[in-house]
Amino acid sequence: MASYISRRGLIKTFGLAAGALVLAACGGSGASVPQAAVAPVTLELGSKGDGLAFDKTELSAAAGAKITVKFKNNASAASGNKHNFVLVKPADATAVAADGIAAGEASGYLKADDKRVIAHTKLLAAGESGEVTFDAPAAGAYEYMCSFPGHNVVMKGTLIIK
Ligand SMILES: [Cu+2]
Repeated sequence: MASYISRRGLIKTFGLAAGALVLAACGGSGASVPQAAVAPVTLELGSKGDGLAFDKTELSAAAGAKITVKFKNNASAASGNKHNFVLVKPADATAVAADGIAAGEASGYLKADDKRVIAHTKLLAAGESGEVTFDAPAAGAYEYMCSFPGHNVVMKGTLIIK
């Protein structure tokens, strides 16, 4: 009887392992590409000169990609405009910006450890560059914006994850 239970246990364990292998194989050939197969991507972005705008209003990347956003604040020293790159779900943008204003400049106009923020650079002075690397979120349309007070209303764009 004991050996019968032992054999059943062995067979069951083997069955689970085989099932896991089948699942992994399905993931490789299905619509959702496994993360290791997606090439990392670097997206270059700047402010539009001294304007309160990004020089690109749409960026795209593949789901599962490791994304690096390189953001250059192209504002002149005379304008002194400060900017950041903040990636959020469109529905969170207004609230994230409002909480950022409350947090103040010392916090880069972002609430500390704001879980709604998918990725962000630090607040960049005129002429300064910054970058951030993050895993692409699920497929969909996301908003990138500058959370400097008042900028988010006009300084924004869409990141499409395909
Ligand atoms: Cu700005």
